[in-house]
Parts: sequence; structure tokens; C-alpha cells
Amino acid sequence: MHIVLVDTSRVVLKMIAALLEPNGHTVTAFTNSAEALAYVEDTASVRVLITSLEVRPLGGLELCWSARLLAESNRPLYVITMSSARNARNLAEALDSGADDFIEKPPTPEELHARLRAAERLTTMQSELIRLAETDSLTGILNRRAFLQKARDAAERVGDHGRMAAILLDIDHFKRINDEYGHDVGDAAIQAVCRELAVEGIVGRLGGEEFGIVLPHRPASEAEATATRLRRAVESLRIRGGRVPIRLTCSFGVSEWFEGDTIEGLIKRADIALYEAKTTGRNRVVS
Ligand code: GH3
Ligand code: MG
Ligand code: MG
Ligand code: MG
Repeated sequence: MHIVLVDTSRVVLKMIAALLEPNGHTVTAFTNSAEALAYVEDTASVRVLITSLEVRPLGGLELCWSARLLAESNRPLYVITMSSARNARNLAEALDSGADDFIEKPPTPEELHARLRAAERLTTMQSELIRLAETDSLTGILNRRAFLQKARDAAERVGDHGRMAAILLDIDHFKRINDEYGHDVGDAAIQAVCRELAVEGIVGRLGGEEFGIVLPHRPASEAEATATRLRRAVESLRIRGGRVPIRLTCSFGVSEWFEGDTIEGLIKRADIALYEAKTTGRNRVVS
């Protein structure tokens, strides 16, 4: 596991790292708690944070709180606090501040390894639950809720002055495919369209045969080009299931992020553009 260690003493950091590294763990050590927090925020691979309660400039409890917020934003992160003064008050305070566990400093190798095995069990289960909660089971891409959440997170990173664009697409006359060939072939068609949507952005299934794409740091002109490329790719698809391979098309709506915008607004405008694509002949891209 990738473990972040925080303590004011380099000797303590070295000693604990020397216990962890031979067991295959990757250790990143900090004497400064604010730097540790920034690192954990930016580094998704960090699974465990082990911090002394006596750290600076953020105290250990404050660091626990901040790390807990990360864990609540769908990131499995196990927080262990350490203190040389093991007393009930430290323990209760640490757990109340969002720590998952508490160990005495210096930890014995047996105790440390046992606690890390517990951390591994829990974070593995958490990752799997997060993955299941975010994934659409038919297509394996993000479900609606996860798509919107990740789009919101991206909007926050892009900020007011950055660029961002959205694409909505919906399979044309999809009911006919279900009616003519059955629901299983319809499902296969949804999966086939979905496989074409491998773009560098956030891709989700918004509902039945409707998909959303958010492209951070891209203007509408690039989203339009992407949508046009995807439109052609879908047009070239041949779905098996009928007497002859089935062809299908999609309609696309594109919108662009502006200062003060919301994800709901961005998606709504893409939806209006998509509706226009539907009413003006389908198999087209409207911005
Ligand atoms: P339009 O061109 O206007 O989009 O026409 P459409 O027939 O595609 O209309 P609409 O988008 O309203 O129809 C969606 C249909 O998709 C209705 C529903 O029965 C079907 N559907 C929704 N989810 C699934 C699914 O998971 N599998 C299958 N096979 N069909 C689904
Ligand atoms: Mg429709
Ligand atoms: Mg449709
Ligand atoms: Mg639809």
C-alpha cells in the first residue's frame, strides 16, 4: 500500500519506514503536516495516513479532520494516529476527529503490521463498494450520479475562468431496435455505442440510451469535433443480432462552460441542443 507518514522527528520517520518498506509498502514521509495533507490531496494512490498527534503546523487532530473530508469524497483513506502518551483522552479525541485507528509510539512491528492488515481489508472493501456505487452495470462506465459528481469536481478544478464543454448523446429511434430485435440486442447496441465513447474526459450513462461526456479544459469547438468523430464512429457500427447487421445513429448536443455556470446548467444546454438535433433530422451534432 502507499502510506504517508507524518512526524516531526526524522529518526521516528526512518524507523517506521524501515518497518514498512520490507513488507512491500511504499512510504512517503513528511515532517510538515500541511505538506503531507497537500500531498495526500493530490495523490490518489495514498491508502493510509499515519500521523503523530504532535505535528505542525496543522495539529494531528486537524490533519485527521481534513483527511476525513477526502475519504468522504469517495476516496478510501485509512487514518492512523500515533502518540507516545497513550491515554483514553488521546484515543477518544483521535477517533472523534475522524481517525480510524490509534497506535502507541513507537509501535511494535507486530502491532503496526496487524493494524495495516486491518487497513488493507477495510480500504479494499471500500474501493470495491465505491466502484460498484459509481458504475453502470450494463456498460461499465459511470452511472448518472457518479458522472454528475465527477463533472462537478472537474468544474471546481477548472474554476470560473477555465474552459470546459459537455456533450450529450442519445441513440436515434432506439425503440425500433428493441421492438424489432428484442431487448437483448438493444442492450448489445447500448454496449457497442458505449465502447465508442473512449475519450479523454468524464463519460457516463445518464439513462436508457443516453450518454454524457464532460471535457475539462476543452472549448465547445473541440467538443463539437469530438462529437462529430463519435457520430461517424457510431454510424459505422454494425450490431449483430438481426438477419443482417444492424446499423444505428446517434444525435448529439454540445454546450460550453461559462463563468458562474453550474453543471446542471451545462447539461441542460447540451440537452436543449440534443433536442434540436433530434427535431432537425437526427444523426447530427448541434452546439
Ligand atoms: P429518439 O430518436 O427520439 O431518441 O427515439 P427513441 O426511440 O430512441 O426514443 P427514446 O430515447 O425516448 O427511447 C428510449 C428507449 O430505450 C425506451 C426504452 O424502452 C429503451 N431503454 C431504456 N433503457 C434500456 C436498456 O437498458 N436496455 C434496452 N434494451 N432498452 C432500454
Ligand atoms: Mg428521446
Ligand atoms: Mg433515443
Ligand atoms: Mg433516450
